[in-house]
Amino acid sequence: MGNDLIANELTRISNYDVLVKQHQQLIEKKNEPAAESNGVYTRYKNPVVTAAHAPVTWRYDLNAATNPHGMERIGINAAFNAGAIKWNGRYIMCVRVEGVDRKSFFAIAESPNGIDNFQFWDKPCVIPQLKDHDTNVYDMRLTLHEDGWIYGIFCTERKDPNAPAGDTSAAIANAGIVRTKDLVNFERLPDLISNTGQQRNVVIHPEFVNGKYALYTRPQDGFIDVGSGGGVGLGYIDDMENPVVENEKIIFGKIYHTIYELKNGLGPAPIKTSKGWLHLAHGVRNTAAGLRYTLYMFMTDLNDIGKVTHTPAGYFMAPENEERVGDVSNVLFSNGWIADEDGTVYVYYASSDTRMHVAVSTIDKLTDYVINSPEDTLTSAGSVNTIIKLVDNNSKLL
Ligand code: M1P
Repeated sequence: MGNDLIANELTRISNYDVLVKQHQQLIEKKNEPAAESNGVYTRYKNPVVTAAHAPVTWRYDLNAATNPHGMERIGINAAFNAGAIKWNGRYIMCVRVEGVDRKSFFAIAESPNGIDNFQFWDKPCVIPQLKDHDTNVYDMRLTLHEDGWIYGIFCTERKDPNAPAGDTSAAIANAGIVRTKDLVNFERLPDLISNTGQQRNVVIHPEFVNGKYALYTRPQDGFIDVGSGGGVGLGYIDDMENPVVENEKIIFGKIYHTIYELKNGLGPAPIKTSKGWLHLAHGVRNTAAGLRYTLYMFMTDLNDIGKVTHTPAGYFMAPENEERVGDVSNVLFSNGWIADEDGTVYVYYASSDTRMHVAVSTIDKLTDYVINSPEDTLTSAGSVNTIIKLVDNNSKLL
């Protein structure tokens, strides 16, 4: 229902007009590229979706009889970790919206240009429940699969039934799976069945591989700690209605003294290029100030998606300025990007588990970055050698 209709049909709370005006101004705020760019991508100045983007009708009871003080009845805490696809010419994000009650849910926001004017659809997504209900759901990856469905794979979290009495925080994470043709009606498929412990950051590859569905996984021993598990895994499924993942192998593991020393996980589904599959992932290291999540990229072989062909050293993007602070500070996380027909790539990333941003690049630039940036030598002396090689080459040009 449009804002005008709501105004006409309901007895308005006193501050309704102000709320709607402020909300509309926020949504319509023009976004601009930031002044600095490293040549690989350009960040945009304003976050593209925040908690404040949640529609007024989700938060306020507009009936003066039941809400005489015009209070916000349902608070929204954050809007982050969104999956993304281009669909019917619109830039679509499936946002992880988190209420003040700590529950996350999914809601679709769409924009005409990918950089601003993101507006939530009227209602959040209704995800059908299995017999074993989800307690919390988050971080949906959207993939347009060549079988014709849009798949949404997300983390479903439930209380650990084996937790000792009194432990009210132990949880079990697994991959929940839905598919849809319209992003409104979701068909729930069984949760992923794997033999490698808990799962988060599971992503479906957009094409069949030898007639099978290919899934990137992230096996983990515990809910937070990946333990002896971890790494980006790859396995295969015959039938998504019976999603048993087989032959799961780690294709990108944790490595000592890197930005993915502690754990890592794939972001969105990879983008196909003439040189290979472009991947965006997050890497986690520990610091005295807690975990630090950054984004990194790598490429896999066009004909063998389990073979990593290029890995630039270090991170692709790390939290900067106000991105550093939020509910879980020092975190960048991405599970959505869109490659446009003209080669533009919109990287949607969340900062500090709080808000969504966009950085813009192109397939050409990202491919060049991934193929031609030096790899990690894994030692300080090696890093120095890499720099000296560049300086020597440059000195021939000066
Ligand atoms: O709080 C940072 C991130 O932590 C988790 O990521 P991972 O599974 O790699 O540890 C997720 O809960 C993610 O949603 C969150 O942004």
